[in-house]
Amino acid sequence: MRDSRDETKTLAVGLQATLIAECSRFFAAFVSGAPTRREAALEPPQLRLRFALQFYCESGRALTERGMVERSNGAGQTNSIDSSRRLGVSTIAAALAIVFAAPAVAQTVGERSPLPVPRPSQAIPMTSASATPSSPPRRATSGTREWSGKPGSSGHPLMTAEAIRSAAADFPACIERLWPAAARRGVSRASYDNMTAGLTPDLRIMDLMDAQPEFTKTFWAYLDLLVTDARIKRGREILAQHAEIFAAVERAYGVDRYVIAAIWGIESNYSTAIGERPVLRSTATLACIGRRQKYFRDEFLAAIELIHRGDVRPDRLFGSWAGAFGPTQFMPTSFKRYAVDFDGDGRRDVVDSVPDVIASTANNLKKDGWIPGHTWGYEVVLPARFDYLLADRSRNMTLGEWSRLGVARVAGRAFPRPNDLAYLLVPAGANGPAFLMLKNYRVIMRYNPAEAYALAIGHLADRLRGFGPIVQAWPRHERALTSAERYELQGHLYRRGFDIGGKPDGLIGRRSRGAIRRYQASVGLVPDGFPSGGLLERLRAR
Ligand SMILES: [Ca+2]
Repeated sequence: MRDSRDETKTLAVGLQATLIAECSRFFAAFVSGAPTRREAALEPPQLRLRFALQFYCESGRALTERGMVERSNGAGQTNSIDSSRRLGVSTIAAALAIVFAAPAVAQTVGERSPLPVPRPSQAIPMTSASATPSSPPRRATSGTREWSGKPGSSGHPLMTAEAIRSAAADFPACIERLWPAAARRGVSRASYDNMTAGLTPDLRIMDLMDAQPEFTKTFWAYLDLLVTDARIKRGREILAQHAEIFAAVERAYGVDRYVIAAIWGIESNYSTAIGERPVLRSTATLACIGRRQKYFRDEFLAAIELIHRGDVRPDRLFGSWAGAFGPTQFMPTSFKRYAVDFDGDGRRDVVDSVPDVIASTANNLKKDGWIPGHTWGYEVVLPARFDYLLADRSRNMTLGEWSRLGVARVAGRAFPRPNDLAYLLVPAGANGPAFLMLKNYRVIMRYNPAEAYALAIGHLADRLRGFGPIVQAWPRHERALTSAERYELQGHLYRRGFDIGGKPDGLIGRRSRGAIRRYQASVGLVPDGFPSGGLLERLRAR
């Protein structure tokens, strides 16, 4: 598809829609209370893409507005923000994303934590022994709701009702077309037939792929939701229960136990919300139907491979609609890349073996560049009359340089390593907390690309370690703007001649935030780029 100009254009439009939808989906996951998942590691090109995408979803309010996506990848064929690494479309995807996603940004979700609804009642107790399933297999249905029969809101040509019906009718043939690729991975015909016998598409996933919530949450609302006293308490219990395993994993991988426990807590609420859809069925559906087939072909084949190899029991392979499974929500391809057999039973069981779960998650962070012994970042206090234009993800300076600008840790202590590079995150504008983010924060972002989730992971890790809450208050009087209000805000800026990166689209991305900053500066406000209700009212009044 990438060879033809028209098709590329179509893809670009589809990608843009996807990015928007992905961001929204991410929020939807939040709204539903579901944890997200991280993404598989990205190569540098993907990383750039992700950062471009994240401009929108990540930073502060943007998060609020649009959503963060999970690690899913892009859309349709180009999309694979994350998968692109394997698909080799990173360059084109990155170019398209940077052009089209400037306003949007998202990282996409999907992969690790789509919209599974947490089911506390289905908690899966984990044992510290190796593979010892302690809970009954999950039911093999994928929810009670059927596909709405409606086209996806992304507007992607593969998401029309006709396209979905047509692809669904072709599903058995599609599965058969994937057989040669499975064979190349060493899967036997008998095994493939056995795994795919009776497989039917789960079309409800098409609705979930394009779900777009009207209302979103603020950054602090997500932190309130994800870092609770109960989650801190449970995390400490898990750390105590599996102390020896965590210690062994720290020695082997150099990755902090509190961060791993926090990922476990954020991604699946300590295994109580790992999703209820059979991974094979979900990935097969997505590999054959909808706008992300190319990306999910690889996920489906990786799932086939892992079942064929016997790493995880097929009757335990349940996950989110996008196929992320297990306590720390591995996608099949990230399983393939990072999973390790830490208990030595010959299987990489990231579902039922606690040692394998902990070590595989650590291995993922290690391969993504985790620096042993370092933290992820610091909450900081900014001086009066601070230049908020410095609060930009692309603006890395050493901690020493930040200190010289008057940026100080809330606790008043010095930065232990003044030469470490950090960027400044001010997620709720000048009236909220500020953070200096180090390399390990970017590593967490590779696991879960949504800034609010990544901060939740870092903060939960700190709480598990015994540190206190975030010191500075969030501007709780602020609320997330609705979709209509975001359009309106952009419209006011657009009509005043501020460059919002195109026409209003309801998505407050990097360009929109830049426009907000320029407007704020032009009227003597602090240029923090935060799209508050007060700002909207001011624009309305003039
Ligand atoms: Ca094992």
